[in-house]
Amino acid sequence: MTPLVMGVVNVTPDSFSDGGRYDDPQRAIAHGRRLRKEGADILDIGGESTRPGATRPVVAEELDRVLPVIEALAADGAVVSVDTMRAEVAERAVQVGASIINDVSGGLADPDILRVVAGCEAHYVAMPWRAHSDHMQDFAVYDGPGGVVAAVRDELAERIDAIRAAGVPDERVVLDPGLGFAKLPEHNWELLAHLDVLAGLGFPLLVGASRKSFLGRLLAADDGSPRPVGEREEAGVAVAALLAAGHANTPVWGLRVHDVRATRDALLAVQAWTVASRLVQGPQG
Ligand code: PMM
Repeated sequence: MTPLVMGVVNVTPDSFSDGGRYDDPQRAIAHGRRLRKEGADILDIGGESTRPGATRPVVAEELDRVLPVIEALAADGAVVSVDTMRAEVAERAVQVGASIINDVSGGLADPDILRVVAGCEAHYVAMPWRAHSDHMQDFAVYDGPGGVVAAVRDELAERIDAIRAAGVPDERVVLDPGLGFAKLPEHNWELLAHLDVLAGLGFPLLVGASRKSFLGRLLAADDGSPRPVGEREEAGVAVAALLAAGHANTPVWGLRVHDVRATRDALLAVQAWTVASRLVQGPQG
């Protein structure tokens, strides 16, 4: 199963990966169209930066950023996801064409968002969440039994209970390990290596590794300074390819990426290799 490619459109002045590049709606729409041409299956539109240390926009500002972009891209026929933690933004986004609500707080930042999800037909991406971005890294501590993997599994299981209690059917739910959110670099690698444990919860998985700071650390210069955000593409694509090739011992439903063309190319290579392996095995059984 080839994962779906979710292309990121951050309509923000300050996202760590592309902050300020697409912060006016027209530029964001053009970017979304480009990502779609490059092969994105889903466009994820966000108006709030969640980079470590970021401060939150007010609701009106978030709405002004995302609604025109969602409306235009959905009108093109794109499958649109809204990256928001706010019930009001989710509700308005669905009204103008979003069919996925991507909530990095899994319903914790604004519990009313689960009522919105229950009351519409959108899919819901839920992540484990410990705190808003301005202080989430203070919570990057996983010293219980089973470490980060068990903690993330248990936090996701709690989110599932809340999602079910709100009346959202399981078929509409996707889980995300939340790479980079209240995580140190080693936590992200451990989660990637043990995604099968999270898959054991019985839901499709979305993974967002693209351009994240753990890749910047991996590629750090000799003086320890992290590789700049725009120069992490190959490492992100390698992670995407390994996931698509089954290196995490579980299929992955989707990959949330900035570099759509390169990811799509890698997925095609993985797919061709997988098909060829089956052909060779075929006649001998
Ligand atoms: N990462 C970011 C924002 N939204 N949503 C999901 N589901 N998964 C992620 O990993 C995720 C997300 C932050 O990164 P960005 O600045 O690249 O958007």
